[in-house]
Amino acid sequence: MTLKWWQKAVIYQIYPKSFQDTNGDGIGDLQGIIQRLDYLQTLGIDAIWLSPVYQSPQIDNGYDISDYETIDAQYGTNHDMDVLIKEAHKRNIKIIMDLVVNHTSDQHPWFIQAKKNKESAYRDYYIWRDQKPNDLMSIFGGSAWQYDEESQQYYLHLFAKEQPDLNWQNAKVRQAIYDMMNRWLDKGIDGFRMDVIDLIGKDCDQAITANGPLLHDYLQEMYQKTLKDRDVMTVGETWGATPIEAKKYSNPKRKELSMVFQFEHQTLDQYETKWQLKSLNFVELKRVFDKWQEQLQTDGWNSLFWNNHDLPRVVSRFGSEKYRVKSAKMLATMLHMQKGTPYIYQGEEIGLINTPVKSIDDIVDIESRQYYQEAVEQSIDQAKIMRSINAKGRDNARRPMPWNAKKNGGFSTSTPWLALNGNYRYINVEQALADDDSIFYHYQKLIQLRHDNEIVVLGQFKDLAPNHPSVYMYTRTYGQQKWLIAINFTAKQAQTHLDIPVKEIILTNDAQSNLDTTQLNAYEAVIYLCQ
Ligand code: TEU
Ligand code: CA
Repeated sequence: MTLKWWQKAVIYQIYPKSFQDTNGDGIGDLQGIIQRLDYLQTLGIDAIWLSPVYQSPQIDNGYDISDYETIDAQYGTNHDMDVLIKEAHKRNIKIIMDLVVNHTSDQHPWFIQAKKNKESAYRDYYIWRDQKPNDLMSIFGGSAWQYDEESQQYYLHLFAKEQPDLNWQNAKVRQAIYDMMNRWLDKGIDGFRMDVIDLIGKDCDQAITANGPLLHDYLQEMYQKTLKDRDVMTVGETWGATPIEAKKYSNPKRKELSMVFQFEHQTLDQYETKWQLKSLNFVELKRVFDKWQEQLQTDGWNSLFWNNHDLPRVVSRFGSEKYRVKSAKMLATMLHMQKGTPYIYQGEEIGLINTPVKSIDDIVDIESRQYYQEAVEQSIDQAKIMRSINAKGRDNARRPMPWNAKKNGGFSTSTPWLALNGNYRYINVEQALADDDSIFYHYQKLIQLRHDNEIVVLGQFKDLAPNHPSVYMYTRTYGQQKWLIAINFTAKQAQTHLDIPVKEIILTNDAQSNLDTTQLNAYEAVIYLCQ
């Protein structure tokens, strides 16, 4: 079986605004990414997923695009983008761009035309109705239908009102998107991460948004018009995907996408919405991981991630800030030894943690701010609102990258657009690179293990103790070889009751690890070669 490059790859997500500023305006830029390519090469990653760098009014940090083919001036120029592609390729690093085509910015010329003139050919690029057909809600809060005084019609926006939804039922819209994708692919990029792609097949009159009736037809058409005959990868963001849905997207026979991000494990510490905090049930977490490992064993492909620009830092969320280094390595081991393509979100490789704030005035994210408004209107207790925002808000992931202990963590020479976590003086890249035992080098080793061992890429997965309350013990088997991954998810010593014959430790996060698999120390994570 010949593998695709992305089946063996580890991908690193960059949030450009917060990665590295080079011109002193407090905002990360493309030149900053170019400067840090050597760092990423040292880590060993195969590809960068770049969050949006296209021209945008930045209502939703670039997920509101006003020109798909021009780099936003705050990030640099189209020439800088060409240089980034070239310099990355020189280092064997591929570039995956974000594709945000469920909606545009309200400042996109298509929408400006559409809004101005009901007769314009662009009117039907968006979704207009005389009456609100239903109570569809925007994901950021409030009604998804926005009234336009001038034309006395409503338009649909599943996110902010400045992010009107495109009308995918219009063949001209689809063709314009495919043409734009082809122009980027022709420039040499290596694929796309597709923002909320599960929404494009919507039937908004029936209030169907995700997994709409036309979704897979569109993706197959997109494949034929853009991806076919190119050695690129695509990953769809699909919040509600089940394994059956995920196979529809990622079964190569169907010619749609390479893989999807599914978020089932990301919703286990909440009730109905992400703001309604619930404590994590570890057995349930394993059940979800196991389900995806087992059901995507064939005819589809998994992606593996703890973090992205929308999610809180995983050490704070599922690990322990007190045992920061050890728990970060444990979480990394648990994820990277599974089958699928792992994603690392910037700063995860040095174990960044959340940054709680006291007041809503210190929060910039549109989603958190809209939630705050609504929660206040519902008379939810202030302290409780801030607890939710501090635990789940998107600013946590978006704080600038701490490169060293100097002013602003070496991110910028002037005040950053969003403050760094104050701990940058001791949690930063320079410190991590200087310490042989750092989280950084643990990630480096995990990536190397995947590159060097087909068992990590292809090995059959089996959970040996699905009901154990604190331990995850799973094996990967490939031909004659078997690896055991033994994880203690908690701060307490654990008995496993599983005496597995092992002959060698491949990697551990604990100097005390030994060949006895019946006991694990706090947050211990060991990869064993079995006899
Ligand atoms: O996210 C989709 C999405 O549904 C998120 O808004 C999610 O519900 C929330 O942030 C969970 O924390 C994508 C992008 O990743 C996000 O940054 C954008 O804001 C959104 O689409 C709109 O483009
Ligand atoms: Ca800058």
